[in-house]
Amino acid sequence: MPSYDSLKLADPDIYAALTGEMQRQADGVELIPSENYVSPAVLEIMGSVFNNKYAEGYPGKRYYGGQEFTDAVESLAIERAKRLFNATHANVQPHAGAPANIATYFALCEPGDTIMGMDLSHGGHLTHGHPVTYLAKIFNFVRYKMKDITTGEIDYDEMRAVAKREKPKILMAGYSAYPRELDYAKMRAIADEVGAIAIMDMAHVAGLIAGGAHKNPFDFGFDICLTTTHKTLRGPRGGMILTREAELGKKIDKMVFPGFQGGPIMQMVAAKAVAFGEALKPEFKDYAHQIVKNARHMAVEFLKNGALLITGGTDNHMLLIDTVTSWGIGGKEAEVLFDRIGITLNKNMIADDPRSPMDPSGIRLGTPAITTRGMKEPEMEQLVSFMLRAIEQRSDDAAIKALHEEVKTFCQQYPVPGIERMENG
Ligand code: DSN
Repeated sequence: MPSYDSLKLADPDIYAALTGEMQRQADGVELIPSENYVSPAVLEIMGSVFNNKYAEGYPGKRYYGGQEFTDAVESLAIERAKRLFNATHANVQPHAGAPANIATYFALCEPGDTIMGMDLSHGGHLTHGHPVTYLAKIFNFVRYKMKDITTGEIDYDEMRAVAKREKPKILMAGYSAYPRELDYAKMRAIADEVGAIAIMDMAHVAGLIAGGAHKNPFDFGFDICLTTTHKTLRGPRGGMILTREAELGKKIDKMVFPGFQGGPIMQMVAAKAVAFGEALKPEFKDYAHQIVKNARHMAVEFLKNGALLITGGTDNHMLLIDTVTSWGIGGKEAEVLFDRIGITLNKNMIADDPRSPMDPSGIRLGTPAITTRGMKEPEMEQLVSFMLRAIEQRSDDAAIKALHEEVKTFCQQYPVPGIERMENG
C-alpha cells in the first residue's frame, strides 16, 4: 500500500476520507455487482505521472509532441484488449461506459434513428434509451422485455415483431440487472432480418467473457461490443469499444475523438493495459468461473430459505431478489438494513415494478468483489446466513450491532488487494 504521506501532509481532510474509505472496504462485504477491487499494480499506475500528459489522437497520430510512452501504453492496451475478446479493433479511450455507448450511437446513427434495447426495469441500462436520458430526445428508443420473469426468458418473438415494425438501426444486447445469458444467435438473426447492427453492451459480464465463463458475442457475429473496464473485468474505471471488423472501428475512432471526447485520460489507458494483461493470465479464467459458481451457490442458499429470485436464479455474477415478496420489506429498507451490518448492495427495480426507483421492490447483489477477496462456496453460505439473520433480527438494534461485529471479524480473513490489514481506530 502506498504511504500517502504527502497527501496526509497536504490535505488532512481528504486523507481522513481516504483512510475512512479504506477501512470501510476492508471491514465490509462488497456485494454491489458492478464493483470490484483492482490489483496493487493497477492502483499504482492510476496514480502515476501519465496523468500529466495530453495525448489527443491515437498512437502514431497525435496532435501534441512527447508521445513515446503514451503511444507504447495505448498500443499495448489495444493489442491486449483485442486478444482478450478476439476483436479486430479496440478503442480504449472512452472515459466511462456511458461515453462509450453515446459515441457509438453518434458514430452509427442520425438524430431520429431507432435503437432497440432492453427495458430498464427488465434489466437494461439507462443509456439503452430510458426516457430520463438526453439520448431519448435524440433517438427513438424501442424496447424488448422478458417473456417470463420466473425463468428470465426474453420474448424473442416480440423482439422480432417490434424490430420488423420499427426497423432499428441498432439492436442492442446487454444489461445491468439481468441474471441470465442472452441468446446471441437469435438476436443476430433478428438483426439480420431488419438490417440492424448487433451490439452487445457487455459491461457487466466482460470479465466473464474474457475468462471464458460466458459466451463471446463476436462468436455469434455481433458487430460491436461495448464495455466498462472496472466491473467483472477488474480494471480501472473506464470504457472501451471493440469491433469485429476494421471499417466500423475507424468510424468509431473518429467519433470518440475528435467527435465526442477530448484528450484520453492516459493514466487510465495505461491502467487498462495493466488490467488487460492480468486478465490474459490463466488464473483470470479461474477467477471468472468462480464468480459464477459463487453467485449460483448464493442463489441456491437464498432459494432454500424461501427468497424469491427474479428469473429463479442466476447464470452470471448477480442476483435480483424481490424483497417485498421474500421478506415483506422494500428494496430501500433492505439496502439500509444490510448496510448496518457492513454488507453493501443496492436497491433495484424488479420487472414492471409498481414501486418507485428510489424505493423499489428489490435488491441487486453479486459476487465479483468477494471472489477477488478469495471467497468461495462456504463463504457464500456464511454471507447468506448473515443476511437472513439481519432480516430476522431487524427490529433488535443490539442484535444488528452484534451481527455487524461478526461481519467485521469475518472480513479480517479476506484482505482487500491494495489495502493492508487496518486496525480499528
Ligand atoms: N452503475 C452501473 C451498475 O451498477 O450497474 C451501471 O452503469
